[in-house]
Amino acid sequence: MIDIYSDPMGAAESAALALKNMTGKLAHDVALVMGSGWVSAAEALGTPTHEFSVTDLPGFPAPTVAGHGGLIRSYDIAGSNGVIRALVFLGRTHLYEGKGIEPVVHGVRTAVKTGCKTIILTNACGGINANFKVGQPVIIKDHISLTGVSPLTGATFVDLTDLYSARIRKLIKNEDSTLEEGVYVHWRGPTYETPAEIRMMRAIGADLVGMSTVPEAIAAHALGAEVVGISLVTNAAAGMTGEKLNHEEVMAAGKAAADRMGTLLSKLIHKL
Ligand code: 8IG
Repeated sequence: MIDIYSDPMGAAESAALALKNMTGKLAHDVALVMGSGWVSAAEALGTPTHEFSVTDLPGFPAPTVAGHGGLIRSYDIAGSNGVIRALVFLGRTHLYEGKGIEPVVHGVRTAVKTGCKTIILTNACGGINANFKVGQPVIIKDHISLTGVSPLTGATFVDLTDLYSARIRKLIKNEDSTLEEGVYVHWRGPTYETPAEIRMMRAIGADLVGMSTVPEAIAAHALGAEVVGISLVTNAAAGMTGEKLNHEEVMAAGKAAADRMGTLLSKLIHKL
């Protein structure tokens, strides 16, 4: 079997080329990755010009998680300075699927290779900060990686001081001043945390915890894209309420917040 990830950038370039051929668009401007519960928020972007399965492009494994669609859509969104070409990933690959780190970041690399200067990463997460309520969107201001896995290799030392673009975070807050910011912890999963692990995370400065976003943010930033992350709190983290955690409440919270999230994303795309 040929390992297409033996040359990850070449794999992303191949997928970007396939995307150009399939959409007839020489480039896209912005990419959005829609996490669990965010798929219906994509409705706010209008009608896509194209939609296909991720598996129609080289390098994307078939999706395995309920609520992670495994679809790619291309949109032409009317903006004041012309058409904004948006690429939307409905679903993503996670580290806990056990396919390694390369497929996790293949989508954002493909997006950057097809011209995207901005990558908008969304996710559903657990709330560690007791002020954050279920159904509340939180802008990611920084992260802590507890997986020990980087999408980068080699002696290229990448600065992450402004990984989550301060410029775009300000744009979002101008749009909705009630939005809060938080520090997101990346946890491999597929187990949720123990209550003791949540207490540890709180002690080291975490507000949110989830199983995505961080590798994609790093990979996109390393390629020069501007990155923004928005988490939807869909459950209180383990041990905070006495309730057990389940995937169904995540999907329900996502559906309930979809309109607000969709409007937010749509406005943001116009302001970039
Ligand atoms: I949604 O409580 C969602 N994803 N690690 N912990 C972790 N990931 C999550 C959680 C959570 N909720």
